[in-house]
Parts: sequence; structure tokens; C-alpha cells
Amino acid sequence: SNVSLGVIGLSVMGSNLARNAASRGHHVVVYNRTTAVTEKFMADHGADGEFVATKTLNELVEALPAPRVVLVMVKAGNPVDAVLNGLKPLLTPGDVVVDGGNTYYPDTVRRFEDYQAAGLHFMGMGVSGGEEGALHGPSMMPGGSDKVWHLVKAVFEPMAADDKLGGKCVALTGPSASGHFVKMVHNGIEYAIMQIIAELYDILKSTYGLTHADLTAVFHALRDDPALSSFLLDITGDVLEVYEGEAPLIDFIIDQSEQKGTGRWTAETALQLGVAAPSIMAAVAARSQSGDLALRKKGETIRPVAPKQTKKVDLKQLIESTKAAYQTMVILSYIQGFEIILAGKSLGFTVDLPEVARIWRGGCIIQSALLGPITETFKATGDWTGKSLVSLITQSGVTGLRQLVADAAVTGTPALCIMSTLGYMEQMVATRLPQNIVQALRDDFGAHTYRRVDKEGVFHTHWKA
Ligand code: NBP
Repeated sequence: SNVSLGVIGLSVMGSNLARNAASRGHHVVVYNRTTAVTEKFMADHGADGEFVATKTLNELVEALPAPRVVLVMVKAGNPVDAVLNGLKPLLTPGDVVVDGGNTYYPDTVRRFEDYQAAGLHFMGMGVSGGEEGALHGPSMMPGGSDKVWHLVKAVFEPMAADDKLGGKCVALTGPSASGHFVKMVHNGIEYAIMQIIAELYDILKSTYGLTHADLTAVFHALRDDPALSSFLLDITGDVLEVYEGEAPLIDFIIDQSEQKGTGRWTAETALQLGVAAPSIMAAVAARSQSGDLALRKKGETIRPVAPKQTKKVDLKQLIESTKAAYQTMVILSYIQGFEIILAGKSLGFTVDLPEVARIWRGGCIIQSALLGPITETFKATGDWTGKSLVSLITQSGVTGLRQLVADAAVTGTPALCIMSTLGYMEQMVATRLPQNIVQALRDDFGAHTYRRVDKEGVFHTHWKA
């Protein structure tokens, strides 16, 4: 083949991306720090494509025609620096190194500048889709210059998932570390939607007292609705169907969730940029709080304050209202993510939002049919903000969500993320918020001044009569 790619790191992601590249006819040169891993890779898959195995970075560079394209898929953090520093003296100007890991975007900004100073091209590229996506077609979010993107486009475009519109789930998201910035936010949205699904499960089970079969039917109805269909609902349907003996396997799984940091980074970045993202923050908080068993055990003593009771509902009606509420919550989660991406402009990440919504339509964890109307709304209104997406929120969604939260509250079912999502929506569309009180208090204790609805200017009052 006349398209060559070097792949460094042959763990789950690297090996599957290398196989994906070879399956598109690319000439693929592979390297892994531990040579035994490379040997195992060649033994298992070497015959499936045009692979060349190498034992050193130098051999890898020698085996690739210039200008070289090298994809680095090693553990985020120091391992990426180790590889980049090792490659730097071996490469020639015009070569492109792409970091496809879950790198924290400030690291990408730093490495981008370091490589630029050495006359080399560096690109940060978010890759989503997990193991399967990497093999059959992930969603890829590269960042950098147009010029460099054109050097690597022929390598990555054939490897990406289809966007179901005749295109591919890969596009230059924006300059510098935009790709890793967008991938970080993608993961933040992923945290929110997963937490919403988990809490919805709990409300169906604990608040409405549904049997496992009935709550599975509700999730299958969400999944099977063409307007809502999504990867996360697909795998939720799968997870609910696995039994161990008589009981669903999930009943045996410890109720504490782990995290690697991408959700926290998104939440921290949102705070830094002054963007409200309560669903993402609540999802991170829910994972952290789930680990605090000591507190939860102690809390059992005050649990009777909210007596456990269930509310009888008609299953058919519940399915309809849950569909509407779920649609609204997912739209609100995307809105928060898009607002963070937009605010990334102040960090130098000018991102084409309709393109991001398009490349998330396939391959990635947060792919959903709802991204269709979102892309269309962005394009039709030319307004790439959460404001334009408010039009996608339906009256039945609002009513359904309010009912869900009310019922969860009355029956004492925790729903941190769902409640935060409702709060975000109410606050977003409120014609008048109580921030007048906050302003008055700030002016009272700190003479911070306030503005008025009826007059121009800045005012200060001596509040104590
Ligand atoms: P890991 O994140 O588990 O990393 C393992 C790889 O890093 C191995 O090839 C290992 O080589 C290499 N490595 C390490 Br550790 N330290 C090194 C060093 N100092 N020099 C050279 N190589 C070093 O692999 P992964 O799960 O395939 O993920 C790769 C990247 O993709 C990560 O950033 C991850 O967050 C991201 N990602 C993962 C997924 C997923 O579903 N797993 C999805 C999307 C993105 P060794 O064999 O010699 O130890």
C-alpha cells in the first residue's frame, strides 16, 4: 500500500488501531516497549495485513517512508513524554507524530510547542469507541493545523466509523490541543449520560418498584425508539439481560464506581472557564461519593427520615414519560458539553461545533440519534450555543423530568445527577432568577454594588435601616 502508519504501543487500543489500519490496506509498522508484546501481536495478527514488527524506535523510524506518520497509543502522562523524547532525535522535519491517548489537553499544548520548536509536527487526537471501536471504526478528534491534518488525513479517514450521513467520524476539530480538549469534554458528557442511566434505573426500581423484567422493558423501549437510539442505551440493554443463576449479574456488582480523571478534568475546566456544567459535576461527585462507604453506612441511621416507599404507576405511561424525560436529559448533557467546548475559545481552541456533533454520530461512546437534530439545529440557526438547542427540549420532556425528580425525592431515591440536570434546565429558562438576592447580600457585606432593572448605572445601598 502507499499509505504507511507507524503504531507505538500495542496494548488494547494500539493493537486494535494497528489492525484497523491494516484492514484498510495500510502498510503498518508496529513497536511496543516490551518486545514480547510485539511478538505476541505478530503471532496473533501478523498474517492479517501488511505488518512490519520492530524492536526499537530507531527501527520503527527506519521502516517508515518520509514524511512519516506515527501514532502513539501508550498510557497517558509520562509514557507519552518518554516516547516523544525518544522519537525526537530520530525524526526528520515534515514527519508527524500523533498522540491518540486520553491526554490531558495542557500536556498536548506543551508537547505541540516542543515539537514545533524542533521543526517537527505533533498532533493530539482524541479516540473514542473503546476496544471494538478501535478495531472496526472509532470516532477520532484530531487537533492542529490544516496543513498537518492534510498530511495525515489519508491515513485516518479510512479507519474512522461511518457518520451515517455518507461521511466519516473524523475531522480536524480546531487548532493546537483542540482534539484532546474535545475528547475530554466527550468523556465528561459520557460521565453525565451514564450517571443519568444509572439513576434512572434506580428510580424505576426503588421509586416505582418495578421488577427487573419490567425495568428492562422500559430501557428496551428507550433503546428501540429511533429518536433516542444510542450506544449507551444499547449496552445498558445488554447489561440488564445478563443473569447469573436466577439473579441479574448487576446485583452482584459492588456499588462504588471508579474513575480515571477525564470527568474531573471536564468539571475543573468548566469551573475554570465559568461554564455551568452541573450534570457533569454531579456525575463526578456521584462516583466519588459512592466510594465513601463509612459515611453511607452511618447515613443508614438517618435514612428513615425519608421512608422507603414506592409509587404505583402504569407501565405504559411510565415508558412514555421516561422517554420524554430521557431525551431532555441527554440534550441538556450535550448542551453543557458544547458550552464548555465553546468557552475553550479563550484557551485557543476554536472548534467547529457542527463538525464535532457530526463526528460523534458514530464510533464513539456518546453516539446517539439525538446528535442528528443537534447538528441540524446548529446548521439551520448558525447559532452554535446551548441557546439554539433549547428548542429541542419538549414540553413532555420537561413535565416528565419534573415528575421523575418529584417522585424520586418523595420516595428517598438518590438522584444527584438527574436532579442537577433538572435544576440546570429550570435555571436556564427562568425569566427571573433569585440572583438579585445574592447581589443584594454581596452589596450589604462587601459593598460589591449592583445593577438595576429600571435604571442604568452601578448602585450601592446602606442596607441596615
Ligand atoms: P494503556 O493505557 O494500558 O497503556 C499501555 C501501553 O503503554 C503499553 O503499550 C505499554 O508498553 C506502554 N507504555 C507504558 Br505503560 N509506559 C511506557 C513508556 N515509558 N514507554 C513506552 N511505552 C510505555 O493502553 P490502552 O488501554 O491501549 O490505552 C492507550 C491510550 O488510549 C491511553 O491513553 C488510554 O487512556 C486511551 N484510550 C483507551 C481506551 C480504552 O477503551 N482502553 C479508549 C479510548 C482511549 P509495555 O507493554 O512495554 O508496558
